[in-house]
Amino acid sequence: MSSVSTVAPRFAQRFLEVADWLEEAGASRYADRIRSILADRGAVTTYTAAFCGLFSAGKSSLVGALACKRLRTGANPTTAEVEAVEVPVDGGTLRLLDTPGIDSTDERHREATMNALYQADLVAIVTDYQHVEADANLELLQMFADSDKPRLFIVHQVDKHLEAEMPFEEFAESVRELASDYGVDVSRVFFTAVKPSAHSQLDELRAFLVATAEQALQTDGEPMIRRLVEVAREGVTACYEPGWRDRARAVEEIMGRAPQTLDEAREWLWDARRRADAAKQEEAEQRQRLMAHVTALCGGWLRAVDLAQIAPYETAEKGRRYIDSLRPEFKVGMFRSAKKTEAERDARLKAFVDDLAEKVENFLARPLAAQMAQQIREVGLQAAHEEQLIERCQALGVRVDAAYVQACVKPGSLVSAEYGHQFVRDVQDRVRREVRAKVQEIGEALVRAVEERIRLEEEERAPERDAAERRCQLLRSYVEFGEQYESALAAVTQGEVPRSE
Ligand SMILES: Nc1nc2c(ncn2[C@@H]2O[C@H](COP(=O)(O)OP(=O)(O)OP(=O)(O)O)[C@@H](O)[C@H]2O)c(=O)[nH]1
Ligand SMILES: [Mg+2]
Repeated sequence: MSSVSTVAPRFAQRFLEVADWLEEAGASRYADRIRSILADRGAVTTYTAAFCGLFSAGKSSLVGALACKRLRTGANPTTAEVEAVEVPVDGGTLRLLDTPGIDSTDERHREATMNALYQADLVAIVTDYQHVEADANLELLQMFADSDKPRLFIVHQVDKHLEAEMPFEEFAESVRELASDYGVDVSRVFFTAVKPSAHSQLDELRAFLVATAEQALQTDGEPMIRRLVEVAREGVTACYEPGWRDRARAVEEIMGRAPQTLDEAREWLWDARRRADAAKQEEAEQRQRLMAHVTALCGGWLRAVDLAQIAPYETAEKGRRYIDSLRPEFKVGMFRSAKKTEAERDARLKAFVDDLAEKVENFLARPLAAQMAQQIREVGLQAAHEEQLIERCQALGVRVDAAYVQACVKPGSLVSAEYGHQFVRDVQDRVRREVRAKVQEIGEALVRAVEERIRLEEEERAPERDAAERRCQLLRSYVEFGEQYESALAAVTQGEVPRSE
């Protein structure tokens, strides 16, 4: 016997923690399977082949014949529990597991058989000569098709073959074809009988099993580790599969189909995130652009107020003449009569007021109101808001009359010869200040109206935005869960407990 390394058992012990994790995750069946592999003291030096099939296929007779022992056999369902017989081989033991027929009506038999199959290094599917294509046999063939567990397909009781009905080779060929349809290599198809038969390969089967066991046992406990890994992965799958399917369905509902790979889901998520972000950014930019535009409009209007020519030279001159007429030394007429002087003052006031009023109307109020109305229309607001604002533009002017102008006179300054210029500037400043205030108010109202418009538009787009967010959320959940699933599989393959997220 070759010596057995101590590395494998130590590595195998790690699966105790994996079993605890599976237990906690609700997959206690797999936890139990791991524990029972580990509880088996001889596991490292044992290679296990499980024989399964319909009842009365001849499993017990076959296993007995292979091990040169007698097992209980019979025409009715006979084997009720998994039974092991051991054959010493180079490097350890070949353990043959005889299992209850899988068509047994007792659910516990079936469970025992399934556990044996999961824990075995090799599964031998045994069928009797007459039931090769029974559904249950095909199901068994299918069961481990995706795993790398070696499978044998054994047609037993071939002593029942009648050469007169069909040449044996023809029959054998059809069996091999069936097996290879299920991915079983033709070198792993055997024909056996415990009764004398020229077609029986009982000795070849025994030799194959012994050789396979010996080879596996040379590999440092690898068969047991492989069994542990396999059971642990099955357990992880059992834990994650339902949640995984739910998430796939949720994604399918919004995307039309489920992603084929995790990478595809990652791409979908990336794309959905990019679109959602782009839409959000576009919205923010649009908002910014609109607000900047409105600010620029208001700035332009205020500049127009400042620059409007409301007191050109001749108008200003009239203002100065009016101021001159207010000075105490001002007298007119041959007799410098108070009446005439007064009349001249009134005339000069009227000349200035009329001219200024006309200039304010023609060079400031009217053109600015028209420009503002036009630009407000171009912004595109709700009709009611637009109308209100335009009405306010139309009332932009100030009523320039005698009292308005007189209120600007500072009597104490009349002594200064230069006061006329200052007075005209003061009147203009008053007009500009008052128009500016109105423009500013309209500008503020415009900002509010634009904000309202943006709010409404964003509200309209809300369902679209929510749908995009939901898409991202479902895809993220799918991807994250898939990554956890993948990393849990990878962890148990290394004998490590999956990290809990
Ligand atoms: N002709 C023939 N009969 C066999 C052969 N092997 C077994 N039998 C008979 O087939 C019947 C069933 O055999 P078992 O070995 O008990 O079958 P099993 O698959 O273990 O059945 P269960 O334990 O009930 O699932 C018995 O009557 C056996 O004598 C064989 O190679 N040729
Ligand atoms: Mg039996």
